Amino acid sequence: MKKIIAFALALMLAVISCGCAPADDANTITVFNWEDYIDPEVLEDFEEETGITVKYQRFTTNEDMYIKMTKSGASYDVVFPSDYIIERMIAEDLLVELDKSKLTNFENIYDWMQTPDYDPTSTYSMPYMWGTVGVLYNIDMTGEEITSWHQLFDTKYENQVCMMDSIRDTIGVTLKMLGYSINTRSEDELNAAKEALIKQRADGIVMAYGVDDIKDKLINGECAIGLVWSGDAVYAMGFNDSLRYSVPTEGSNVWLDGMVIPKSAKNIEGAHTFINYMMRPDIAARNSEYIGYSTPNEAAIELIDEEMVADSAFNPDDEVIGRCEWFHDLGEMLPIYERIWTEITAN
Ligand code: N2P
Repeated sequence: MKKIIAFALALMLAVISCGCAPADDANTITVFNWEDYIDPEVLEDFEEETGITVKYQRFTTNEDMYIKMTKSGASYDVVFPSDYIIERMIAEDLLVELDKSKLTNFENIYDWMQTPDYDPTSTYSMPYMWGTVGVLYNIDMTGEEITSWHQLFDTKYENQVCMMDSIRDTIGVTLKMLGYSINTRSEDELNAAKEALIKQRADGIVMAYGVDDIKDKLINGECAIGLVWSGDAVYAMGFNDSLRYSVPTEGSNVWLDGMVIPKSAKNIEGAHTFINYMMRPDIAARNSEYIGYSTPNEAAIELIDEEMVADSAFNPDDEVIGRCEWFHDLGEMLPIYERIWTEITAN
């Protein structure tokens, strides 16, 4: 009798611990996206409409995402890298060729974003959001417009400037200030950028290096000037009337973030369903309005609040885009950038 009870108990325990239902990869996807980069209700609606459960994880920078994707052993079904990282992932053969027959909403994407340099036939990536890198500033605190990168290095803004803890963005805009390309392969030019950034810190101008928290510091009036991505500026300006955004005259970076499926994905079918859902005009419009970033989805634009679309931070004109460069994969130059970045951020 005791044996029977013990057996029954063991059976019950086994049933409870496996939850009766074996993990069903076909009904789950793991999505790896940037912080603050989706309307959370869109995720709920996706789950409800498709019956697919989303395990949602976030990263702060491309470099952070790339390391987790390639080194942690974790498997992701959909990932949201920027242009230059997609370029690298394609070169390293890390991505699945997309099945276009399942991506019917791709036709909603602007023509010019259907053929980006880094993936000219959109074989591996679908566009998600795009924008610029620029300066968000509090006009009441600065008392002047910020239109040049040099102003972020001016001692009159001691302890007032937030820089980005993001290797390409911070080094990139400093290179632009000095008149160089954001993709430079010249060590002399890189050293000049390094010296400028080290001096900016030594002079006490940098209040903090941050990423997603920079917009909050600007909203709360904790700092006067921040290096930000355009969508974070649009978001922040919605909370504080004293905030302005500019893309400095020396030029900057224009970027496009995509959605890709890594070869290590477990649910390629579900990943396609998710990517196609993100490109549905109503969904793209909701995400864009919620996060403040510009959608590459032409059909979504007419669904977005007119005031937002009219904002030059959201919708930069050709002249602004014309003075911006795209980032490219650095290839064998990357270790040199990384060494310089360590020297800048070490102390
Ligand atoms: C938002 C992330 C924006 C990505 N937190 C810029 N490429």
